[in-house]
Amino acid sequence: MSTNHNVSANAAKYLALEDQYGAHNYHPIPVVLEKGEGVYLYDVDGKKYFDFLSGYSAVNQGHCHPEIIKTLQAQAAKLTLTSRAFHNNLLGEYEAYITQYFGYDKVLPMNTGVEGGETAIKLARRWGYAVKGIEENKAKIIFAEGNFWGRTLAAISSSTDPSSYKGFGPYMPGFGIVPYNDLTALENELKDHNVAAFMVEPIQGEAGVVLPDDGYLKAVRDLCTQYNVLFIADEIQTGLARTGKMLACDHEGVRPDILILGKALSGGTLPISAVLADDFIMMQIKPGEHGSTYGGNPLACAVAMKSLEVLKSEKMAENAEAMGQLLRTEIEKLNSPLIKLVRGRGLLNAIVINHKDPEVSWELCLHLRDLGLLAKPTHGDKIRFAPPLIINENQIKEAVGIIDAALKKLS
Ligand code: PXG
Repeated sequence: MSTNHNVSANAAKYLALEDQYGAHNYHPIPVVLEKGEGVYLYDVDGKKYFDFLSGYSAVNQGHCHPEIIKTLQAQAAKLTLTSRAFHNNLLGEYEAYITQYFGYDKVLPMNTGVEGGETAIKLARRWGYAVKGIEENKAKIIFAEGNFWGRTLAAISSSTDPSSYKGFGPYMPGFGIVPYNDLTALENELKDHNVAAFMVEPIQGEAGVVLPDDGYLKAVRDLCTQYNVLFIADEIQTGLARTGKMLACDHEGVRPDILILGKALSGGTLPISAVLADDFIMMQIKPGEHGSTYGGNPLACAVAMKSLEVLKSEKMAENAEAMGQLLRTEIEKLNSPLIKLVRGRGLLNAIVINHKDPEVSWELCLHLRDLGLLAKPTHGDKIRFAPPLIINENQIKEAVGIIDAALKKLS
């Protein structure tokens, strides 16, 4: 990777601190941010950037959305945490709000996305034993090749990316893998009575915005129903208006048995995740069998309700759909020999760089940074373009101008 950071002496101080005192478990673009507002980020020298990552889709509502921050501040001054040892006045209200919003009987509130995934898998295993009649300790969960759902031992045990799992074994048993977008392989696995669930991202985010064929999710739904297997949709990155609908599953009108949400559930302010399911699944979990100190805390409940409310009141799904189309069209119009293709849905997009050397994508992101747009490569040759969903037409055009200029610096 490039060592040419090209940052100010001021910014370099922050890089040096992280380098010395922090674990080296990330390789960030060298830029040090101190302020965010809407679609923009500002660095420690006051330079302004378009944010084309949105905290990996946590900041769908835009940075420091005024209403979310107002709610956060008001609730923080009143009550933040009770633990689930006691009731609080917002948990029930939030549970009613989010279950009605997405049309499920019940919700189980957690914090990070990966905890949401863990929770979904525990629910599916429990359902497998208690309802489907799988023999104890034999339950299997199937995942798609290229999946990404976090960094816990269970999450890396289902990963097919060596940089996630290598050197961290032994791995969680009871997991199977099928190629993404391959219905025949999936059906073969689902025939096994021990399979409790298939967990899948409707669009694979971290894999580089990989879209399945039209009809895939519908067919997944039908196969799961046919073989009495739960369909778990990991909508942590694709959900909450990012792809132009409230859920990516809505594009095919399918309803998963277990829905996992995270990231933008707080508009980028707190780790809030949620697992939604109907009673026949959720009621298999009894008191003391699952939970988390922070899950369902009143601060999170207030913030999540407001974060969901503004998605609808500001029509962010509709805007994501329109601006996503514009973004892809404008990028295609650049006709750059460096762009192999641009793909995505709504405002979850990626370009694939027409170059095998990952250094090229990295250099492009450094040029983008210098010109005022922040993005980061994934898997060497892909760069995600996923701005906050409040971006407007002029901003898209300005951003594409920056992308054009950065591409020209490389060719
Ligand atoms: N599911 C999906 C689809 C995700 O993209 C998670 C689950 C896990 O969420 P948490 O909140 O536990 O990180 C994700 C996370 C990173 C990183 O640097 C995370 C994601 C994508 C790219 C980078 O941790 N998505």
